[in-house]
Formats: sequence, C-alpha cells, structure tokens
Amino acid sequence: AFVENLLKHPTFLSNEYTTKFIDETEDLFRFKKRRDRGTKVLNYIADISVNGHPETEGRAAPAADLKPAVAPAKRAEPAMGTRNLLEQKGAQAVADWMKKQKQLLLTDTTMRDGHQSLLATRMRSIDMLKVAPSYAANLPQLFSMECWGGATFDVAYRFLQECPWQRLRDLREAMPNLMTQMLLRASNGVGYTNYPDNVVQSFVAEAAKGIDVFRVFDSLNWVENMRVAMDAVVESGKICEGTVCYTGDILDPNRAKYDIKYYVGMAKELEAAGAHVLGLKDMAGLLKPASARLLIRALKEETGLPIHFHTHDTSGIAGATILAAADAGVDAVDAAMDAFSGGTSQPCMGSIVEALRNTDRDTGIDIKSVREISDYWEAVRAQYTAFESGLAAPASEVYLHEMPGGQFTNLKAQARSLGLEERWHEVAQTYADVNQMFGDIVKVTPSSKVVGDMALMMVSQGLTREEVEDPSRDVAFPDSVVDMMRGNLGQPPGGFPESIVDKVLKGEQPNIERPGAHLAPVDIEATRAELSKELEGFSVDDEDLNGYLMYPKVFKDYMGRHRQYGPVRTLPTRTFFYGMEPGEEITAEIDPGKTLEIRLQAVGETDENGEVKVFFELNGQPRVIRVPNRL
Ligand code: BTN
Ligand code: 3PY
Ligand code: ZN
Repeated sequence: AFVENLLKHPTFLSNEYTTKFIDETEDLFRFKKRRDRGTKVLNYIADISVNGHPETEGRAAPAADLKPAVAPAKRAEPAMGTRNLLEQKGAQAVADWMKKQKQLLLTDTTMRDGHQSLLATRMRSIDMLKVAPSYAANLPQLFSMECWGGATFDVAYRFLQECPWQRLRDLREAMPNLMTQMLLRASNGVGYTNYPDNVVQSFVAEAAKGIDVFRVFDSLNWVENMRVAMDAVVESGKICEGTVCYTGDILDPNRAKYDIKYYVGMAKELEAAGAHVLGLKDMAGLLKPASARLLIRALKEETGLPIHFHTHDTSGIAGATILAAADAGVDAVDAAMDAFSGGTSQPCMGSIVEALRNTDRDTGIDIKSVREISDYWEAVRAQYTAFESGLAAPASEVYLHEMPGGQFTNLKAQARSLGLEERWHEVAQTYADVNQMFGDIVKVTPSSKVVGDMALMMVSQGLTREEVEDPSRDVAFPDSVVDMMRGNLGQPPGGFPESIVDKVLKGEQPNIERPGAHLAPVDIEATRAELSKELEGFSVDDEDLNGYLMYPKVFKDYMGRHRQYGPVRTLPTRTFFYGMEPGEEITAEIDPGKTLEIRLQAVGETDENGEVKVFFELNGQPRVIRVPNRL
C-alpha cells in the first residue's frame, strides 16, 4: 500500500520529492509507516529504559524533580531584524549598515559555541526550537544567532541521532527576522580534513539555503586555503565573514611572529578576497583587554570592514576584553546567554548589555527578555549534567596552553579516557611544548586536534620535546601529525620547521601548495547514485548527499539507526538520554500537529532468551515491545 500511494502521490509524480518528503508526507503512511514510526520510537525508548544510554552511563544524572524548561511568552510579533535587511538589500548593505551603528551589535552563540564549549556539543534541536520563537519576538535587535556549523554538524548525526539539516530548516523557519550564523572551517568544511573544492562548494550552496552569515576561518590562518569557501559564500548572496584567528600575544615582544602587523596584513588579504565583514576569532580567549584596544583600532584604521569579535571566557577576563573592544570601536561581538556563558564558553550576554547601558555603545537589547530566555536555558542546561565537563573556576593557565574553548573539555575527556586526568597540568604544558615544536601555529579545529593528539601521545609515553626532536630516536607519530606535516591542512605562516617535517616524514617531501589543488573533484551525481543503491533505493536528497560527502561513515551509521529507531529527535531530552519510568507519560510531536502519546506501563522480567518485554500505551492502545537485556 505504501509503494502504491507513493507512486500516485502528486509530489512524487512531479519529481520534486526528497527523502524528507517521504518522511514527512503523512498520506503515504496511512497504512503502514505511521504505525511503524511509533513502533520504532517505542523500540528506542524500551531499549534505553532497559539498557540505559551508552553516553550517559556512569555520568552525573539530572535531578528527578527538575523544573521543566518553559520558553518565555512573546511580547510582540517579531519585529523587522537584520534578516529582513539582508533579504531586501543584500550582504553588502548589511555590512554598510553595521559600520553606521552606534550600538554594539550582539550575536547569541548559545545554540552553537555555547553548548559546544560547555556540554560537548550535546544540545538537542528540540531544546533550541522551543525557545527560537521567543528570540524572534523578544530580541529582534540581535545581530545574528550562531546556531550551526563547527562541531554541531557531526555531533548531531553521530551522537544525537538527528539530521543537522533539519535543525537548520526548523530554526530558520522559527526565526524569520534574525540572521542565522554558522562556523565554517573553510576547505575543511565542517569536518577535520581538507575536502575537494567541489565538495566545499556544494556544501556551502546547500547551507546557504538556511544560513545568512558564514564565519569562514582556516586552522592555520592561510588565506590561500580560504578562497574556495569564501567565493562560494559570496556567490550564494549571503554574508561572508572572512576571519582572522588570534593566537599568541601582540604585547609580548617574544611572540613577534603574531604581531599587529601580521593581523593587519591578514585582514587586508581577507578584504581583498571579498569578505563583507572581518571576523576576529579568539578561539582560546587569549586577547587581553589592552591588546584588544590596540588591535581593533589598527584593524579599523587599516581596513574598511566592519569587525565582529569572538572570544572565550576561559581566563575569566573576557568581559573586560569585550568592553575594551567596544571602546575601540568594534562593530559586533559574540556572547552567550547568561546560563550558557562563562568558563570555556563566551562571555555573558546580560552583563555586557548592563555594562554598556547608558553609554554610547548601549546595545538597545531588552534585559528582561535576556533574563527570561536565560532562565529557559538554565532549565535546559540542568538536563545535560552528564555532559558537563567543566572548568570550575577561571584558569589563567589558558595563556600557557592556548587551547581553544571548544577543545578544552574534549581534550580533558580524552585525557580521562587514557587514564591521564590526574596529569592534566602536564598535558597542558606538553600542549604548549608541541606548539613550539611545530613552529608556534594557530591552534583551532582541526590543527588544535593535531597538537592535542601529539600532546596526549607524549604524556602517555613519557616523551619530552627534546626526546621527540632527537634525530637518533625513533618516534611513532600520530597519523594526524603525519597528515599535517605532509601539508594536508595547508601551510602556517613561514611553513613548518624543516627539522620536524623531516623527522615526521622521514625524508618524504611535503606538499606546500593548497591541498585542494591536488584533490580530484568528486563526481557528485555518481556518489548520489552509489549511496542510493547502498541504501536500497532510498532517494538521497541534497542535504543527505552533502552530509554523506562530509562524513560518509557517520552518515550511513546515522541512517541505519534512523531506520531502526525513527524520529527520536522528537523525544523529550530526558527520555532520549534516560528512557522512561513505569507510570510515566510523555508526548512526541512526530509531525506538525501529529502527536504520539506514550505511557510506559511496566517493564517485565528478563526471559530465557535474554529479552525483556516493555509494556506501553501508544495513543491509548496497548503495545508490547521486546528488547534484549544487554546489561
Ligand atoms: C549513540 O550513537 O551513541 C547515540 C544513538 C543511540 C544508540 C542506540 S541507544 C540504544 C542502542 N544501544 C546502544 O548501545 N546503541 C543504540
Ligand atoms: C570549531 O571549529 O568547531 C570551533 O569551535 C573552532 O573554534
Ligand atoms: Zn569559539
């Protein structure tokens, strides 16, 4: 019946269908699929209720009596915002408008860097979507909403069993007046490796359907390796924020490699490359207040671009840096909503708004709305205690290791899994040593991962920098280090030191040209056909295809689980990570207006086959699901 319905459906006949059409078009499933999706979701809940979720096992659990996260009511219908300006006048007009503003413009990072830096990127779409309309209605003055890209893309597929593209479509629809913003790792896309040029172009074209501002950076600050991505953004008509990553210390005469001249030079290159806005990305939070004053002034004087500043509060002093930058004339800054701010995340939105009130950089943001939305986020954050990997207090040690906020907690978790948690401060020192050994490079995804891999290897094997560099000593370098020394992430300013390249590559010649120049284009349509065949005729749309091109295995694993468990993204967060208790009732809206009411009645004993019966009511009908007891 399903196939018969599909073949007759007008959208199918018109050839404009996508996989989402099949997933979302209720008519087709009148016989089978509707029940199927319910069953799949029940299977997931039963499995998690019996066996637990692998990701939360052994971690702190949220309190049983958490107050529900309730989004604040709308104060008004969404007023016109930056998105309307972009739609009406285009990207250059937004950049011109930015420069004319007196108020400091604010980007909210809670939905991307905020949870990436505090909760290992584990925030689920449902928790973002509930509050998105409140942002649109109550904070229409925000410059943009950073809500996509960086690590959120693969984590959605890999750990949250969600389609990142669907998240983007839903957020875009919920905030029609606000510009959406993403973090794009230039030729590394939203991955950890250099992709062929046409894969990057295809990805940007697809992302531009939902993203308005692209912050484009390169992990070694190599403008040459940013052009393909920047050109693709400009071509899409969206805003290209060409970005300088900040490292070192411009006030330190011993770190002369990254001085003001260096940053101004790179900014000019980005301006010439077509950037509408200059991003200043301080991913580790190293820019000190006095340095910010000098750097922002120089960048304003030497380029014609509006400046958008991004930092992290790991040191505890980022608020002061924001105020200094505001003083020096920065146009826009990033902040996280109070409950998702501080520590390895961005500085606190509400405090910035208050600090600038009644000054000439007054943000014009309604503080009451900020507090209400932050209260919502506070309740959301409490559900994710399992993923808090936290820094308990500000840490000036960041000036030693220079780890990005988005990497800090990850590396700490990796160190823990290697039994090195007690030796964290050694890891930090070694990370700094590796940076010097590699010639003092910018450390941000993916180059930061390479430095982290090397540091963990050295600490676990008890190797010092001197020993690694000793030509008479044989060292097995991590694959990522070999890859970077081969030139596969591009070149840092001045290149990598010859001695370490020789040692790592054992005489093999590195490629010092742009990696994309040596990567053959992918036959995109052939890839679509192959994937479709592999997925038994599943019709692969452009979103799926671009996900697969970035992460082939991750995407296929996600699809396999999607077929087994159905639309689990619609489950409440507690249910997703902890399952249900007998007597508990939840609802899940699997399609707009289509709700599953799920009640878990009881969990049976484990039978002789090692299976457990879980008794549910689904929309009032009794249902029994069997799952293996794997405990
Ligand atoms: C993940 O990939 O870790 C998250 C997706 C959920 C995996 C499901 S949870 C129930 C079942 N048990 C497992 O160990 N994996 C799957
Ligand atoms: C990312 O690339 O995910 C980052 O957050 C870099 O700062
Ligand atoms: Zn960041």
